[in-house]
Amino acid sequence: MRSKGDRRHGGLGAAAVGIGALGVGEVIAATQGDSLIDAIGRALTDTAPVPVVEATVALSGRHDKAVIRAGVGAGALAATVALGALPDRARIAAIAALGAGAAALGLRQATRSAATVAGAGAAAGVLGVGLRKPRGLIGSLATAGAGAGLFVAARTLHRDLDRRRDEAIQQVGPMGSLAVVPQDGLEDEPGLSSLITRNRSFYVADVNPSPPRIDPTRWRLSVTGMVAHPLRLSLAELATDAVEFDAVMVCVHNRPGEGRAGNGRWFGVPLAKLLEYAVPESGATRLVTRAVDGYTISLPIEPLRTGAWPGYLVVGVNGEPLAPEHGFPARVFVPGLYGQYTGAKWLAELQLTDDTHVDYWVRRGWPSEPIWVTPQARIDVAAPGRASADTTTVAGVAWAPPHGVAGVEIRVDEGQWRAVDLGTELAPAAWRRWRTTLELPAGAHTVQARATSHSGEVQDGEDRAAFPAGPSGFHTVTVRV
Ligand SMILES: Nc1nc2c(c(=O)[nH]1)N[C@H]1C(S)=C(S)[C@@H](COP(=O)(O)O)O[C@H]1N2
Ligand SMILES: [Mo]
Repeated sequence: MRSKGDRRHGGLGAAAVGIGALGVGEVIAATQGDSLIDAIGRALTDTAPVPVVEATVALSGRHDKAVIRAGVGAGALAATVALGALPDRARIAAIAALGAGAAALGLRQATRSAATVAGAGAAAGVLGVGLRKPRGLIGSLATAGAGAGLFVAARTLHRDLDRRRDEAIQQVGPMGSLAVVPQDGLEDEPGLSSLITRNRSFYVADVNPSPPRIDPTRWRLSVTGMVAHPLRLSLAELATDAVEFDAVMVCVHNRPGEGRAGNGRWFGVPLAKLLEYAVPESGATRLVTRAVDGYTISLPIEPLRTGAWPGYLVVGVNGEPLAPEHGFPARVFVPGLYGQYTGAKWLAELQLTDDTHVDYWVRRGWPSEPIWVTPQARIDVAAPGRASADTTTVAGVAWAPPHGVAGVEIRVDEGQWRAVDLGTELAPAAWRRWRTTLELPAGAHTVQARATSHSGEVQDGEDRAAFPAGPSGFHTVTVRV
C-alpha cells in the first residue's frame, strides 16, 4: 500500500501524461511543419553505431521510417512511466534534463526548428505538471484522449503542408518525357518488374524521417567553394540543360533478391557541364553534394569533369519532377555507384573542396571512396507456365551498371548454369529483364540466378553483408512442382 504523501505514479497514469506531453510537443512543432518525434528519430539515426543501423535496415526493410517512429513513441512512453516512478525531486531534475535534450534537437543542423524547441519545452512542462500528482482512471483516459487529439491535429497540419507542397510541384510541369514508352521485346509475365519502375513504386532510402519540404520558386542550386565562377541556378535554368538517360539505382543495402533497386528514365544536367561553367580551381579534388539538411555525399571531381564517370544533377524522372521522397527538386546521380555514394537528394549545394571533407556515412565507418554496384540478378517470377502446367517460368531483372548485363544464367538444385533469354538492353546502365522456361521433375527445387557484366565481371555467389564493401550472393528461390 502506498502512503498518502507518496507522489509515485502507476504506469497507466504516467503513460497517459506521456501521450499528452508528446501530443503538445508534436502540435507545436507541426505549426512550422516539423515534428518532435522525427527530430528524435533523426538524432538516433545520426548517432547509432553502424551495427545498429545495419540491423535496423535488415530487420525493418521498407518500413524503416515507421519502425523508427514507433520506436521513438514507445521509448518516450516508457521513459514517462520510469519518470512517474521517481521521487519528486529526481523526477523534476530528470524532466528538465530531458526537455533540454529535446530542445537541443531543434537546434541541430539536420532538424533546425524554433517550433521543435518550443514543442520540446512545452512537452517538458506538461510532464512536470502532469506527473506532480497521480490521477485516477478517468483523468488518465481524458489526458490520453487529449494527447491523441493533438496528434491528429498535428497530422492535419502536416497533411495541409504536404498538399500545398504537392500543388507547387505540379506547377513545375513536366521534366523530360516518357513519350515513347520503352520496350525490350520480352513477353510480359505477372510479377515481372516493369522495364521502367513507376515513381510511386521506387524504393525510398534515406536518413530523413520525412522528406524536407522545399519551395521550388525560391529554391536555387548553389555551386560554391573552390571555383572561379560560383553559380546560382533555378530549377527552370537547370531544366534547359538537362538530357535524358536510362539507369538503375541500387541501394548498398540491397541483398540479392531484395527490392531496393529501381530503373528510371532520368532527366538531368551532366555534372561535367556544370563543372565546365563553374571552372574548378587547382587544388579542388572533391565535389560535395550537400542536402538542405546538411547531409553530404562527396565524389572525386576529376572523373566527373572528364566524363569518365557520367554523373548528373537530376531534376526529373519518368517525365515528371522528382517526387518529394526522391529528392525534389534536385539530386545527384552517378549511374553505377551505390545510392549511398551516388549523391544527395534535396540538393542545396555543390561545393568544390579538397580531400579534408568527411561525409555523413564516412564519419560512421563506411569507406570514403565510392563503391560500385556489382552484377546482380533477381528472380521476380518462378511459377507454373501459363501455356502448360508441366513447365515453370522463371523471370526477373539483372543489372551491372555502368557496363551493362551481358548475360544471365540460372541453375537448378546447384546443377549446371544455363543461359536465359534477355530483353534488349535499354542502356548499359539500366536494368535488363530476362526470362526462361524449365521442365522440372515433381518436388521442391532451388533456383538461383547470376548476372555477368559486359566488362566480364561474374556475380559473386559468396553471401556477404552490405557493410563495408557492398553485398554479394545469389538470389535463391524454392519452387514446388
Ligand atoms: N539527402 C540525402 N540523400 C540521399 C540519402 C540520404 O539519406 N539523404 N540516401 C542515399 C541512399 S543510401 C540511397 S540508396 C539513395 C536512395 O534514393 P531513393 O530514395 O530515391 O531511392 O539516396 C541517397 N541520397
Ligand atoms: Mo542506400
